[in-house]
Amino acid sequence: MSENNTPRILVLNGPNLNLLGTREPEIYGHETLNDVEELCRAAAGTAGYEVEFLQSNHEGVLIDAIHAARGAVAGIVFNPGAFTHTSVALADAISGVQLPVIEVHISNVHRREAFRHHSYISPVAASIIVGAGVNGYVLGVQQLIHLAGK
Ligand code: CA2
Repeated sequence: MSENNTPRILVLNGPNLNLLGTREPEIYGHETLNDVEELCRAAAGTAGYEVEFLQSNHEGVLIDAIHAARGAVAGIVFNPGAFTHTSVALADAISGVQLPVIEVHISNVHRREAFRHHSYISPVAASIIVGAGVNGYVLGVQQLIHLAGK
């Protein structure tokens, strides 16, 4: 809960997602990360939730954000970027805070290179959304709010 008692969710983005909309539009589309933030705020606002939005290229910053989310938000919508395929530390952080995490990937990682098929995050995620473009974040916000209502 925030100070004003409005329930909050954290939307967290990993490395290189700050470049969204500037390159590789055939894979990631034309929307920028600012567009994603607006979409998430609108989707959350409809259900009376506020959004905390953070992107970092640094694994430790993402871990600190997950730790800080404990007790502060209802859950996390998380696109871990390439750390998805490498980071035991992020998976451990998620296990440690016991918050529902919705893993989001803009692209369909299963149609891409084999190294993108494995996720360290999926076993500790409540739900997984892949290949829905940036609408995946909206679906993630909606799913998190759905889970929080139970
Ligand atoms: O599909 C996704 O959302 C990914 O998490 C994106 C990661 C990739 O490593 C994962 O396998 C799948 C890459 C994010 C990089 O984003 C860029 C966006 C525009 C231009 C360059 C990079």
